[in-house]
Amino acid sequence: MSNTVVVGTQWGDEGKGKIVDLLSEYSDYVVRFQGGNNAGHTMVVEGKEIISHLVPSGILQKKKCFIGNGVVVDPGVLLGEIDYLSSNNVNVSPDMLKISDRAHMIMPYHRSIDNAREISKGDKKIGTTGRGIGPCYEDRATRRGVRFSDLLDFDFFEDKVRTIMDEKNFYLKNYFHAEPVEPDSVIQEFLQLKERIIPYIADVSVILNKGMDEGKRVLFEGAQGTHLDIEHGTYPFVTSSSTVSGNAACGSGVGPCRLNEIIGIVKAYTTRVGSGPFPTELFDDVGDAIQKKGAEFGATTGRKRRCGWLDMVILKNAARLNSLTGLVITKLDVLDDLDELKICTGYKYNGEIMEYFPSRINLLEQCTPVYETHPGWKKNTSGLKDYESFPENAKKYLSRIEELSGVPVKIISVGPGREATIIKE
Ligand code: 2SA
Ligand code: GDP
Ligand code: MG
Repeated sequence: MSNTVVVGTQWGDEGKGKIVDLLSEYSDYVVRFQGGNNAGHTMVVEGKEIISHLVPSGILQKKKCFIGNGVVVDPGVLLGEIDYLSSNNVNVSPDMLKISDRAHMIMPYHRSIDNAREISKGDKKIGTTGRGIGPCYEDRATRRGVRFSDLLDFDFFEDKVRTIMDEKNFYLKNYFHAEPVEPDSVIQEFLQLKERIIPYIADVSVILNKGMDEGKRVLFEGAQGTHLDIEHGTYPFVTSSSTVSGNAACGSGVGPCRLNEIIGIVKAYTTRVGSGPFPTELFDDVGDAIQKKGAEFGATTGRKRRCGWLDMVILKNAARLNSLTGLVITKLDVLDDLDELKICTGYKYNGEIMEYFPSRINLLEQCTPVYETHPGWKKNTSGLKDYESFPENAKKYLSRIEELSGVPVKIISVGPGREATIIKE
């Protein structure tokens, strides 16, 4: 395996954390390139569950981990996560983790604005994770962001933050009628945490490129999913970063020719957390059964995830947008008990079948999915160790995914644990 990117193909929570943990064994470095602590990546090793939000999922395999320039980082949350991992005997010392000096910091006022804005939207809210992600990316784009490198000159940092906060507090008070954030407390908070954070700050782009020149293999860990991408997703019901594979390069400071394999993680059905269109969503007992068996709750907020059938329109879209070279199908075991399964092969709109994923969400909301029905396999797959012993109907389901997407299935996951994984090719 050379340099590999792992991305979610749906609306996130496809099981990227589990697969990145697994693939880390064959990598030297593991890098996050977008998103922030809105992500929740679950790894289960020897029965023990670890959820990471910022630290790349390669940390359990003792690989050098990096937080790239494209990630937005809440420094307090990061330190909390380092403590949580350390208390679970995971080494997250500055030898093991580096944060890009160019990454932006999520500030307390970003969280306040995120939450105030959601409240003001009422039932039209996006359903954000409330972690301040959008407002932080917003400030990055309008050149008012605070970067890790700013912490290296605290007088400069203080001056900058106080100036920005005048405007933020004006907005919070007068537009949202929300509590302003006390500038002195923000300065104090950062004065305290900077001592612990500074040893982690580095020029990640330089380290990664030098490592690759020496033959080190890098694994790029995507967060959220293709259809939450700020440009290609179900806008405006998306996150605020680019979640597609192309951003692995930009968000970590390497050139695109360095990326060799692009692996798309596909949950064997579909889930979504937060608001927004979801054509194959189920509102019946089958949906409830999948939600329960799949334990579909947000790994960051604990929110119940919406569940539905596998949607090949979105998977084909993901194949195109990411240049997928291989698929990993996760949570196949969750479908073990179903009598029959449906796969959405197209959307019907105004009597016509749409070939491409539409950009207009009001149009998407009016689409009806076109389904083909497959018989279930009604056998427990969770203990299986090789592809040959899979039930025939499960094999057919997987082949159909390959056929419709045009991308080969390389790995199948049949349980949350590292061991519940079958390498197909
Ligand atoms: P935000 O907070 O601004 O990024 O929210 C914008 C939309 O992006 C969705 N989003 C996610 N969707 C799935 N999983 C995510 N991570 C957590 C998990 C989610 C959780 O691992 O389960 O715990 O709720 C994630 N992060 C952002 C979000 O729901 C909004 O629709
Ligand atoms: P991520 O955001 O893509 O890393 O995914 P999450 O960790 O948010 O959600 C995936 C959930 O499914 C976690 O609870 C995993 O432990 C679990 N999981 C991953 N793969 C499998 C699988 O093959 N079978 C089952 N039953 N659970 C899985
Ligand atoms: Mg998740």
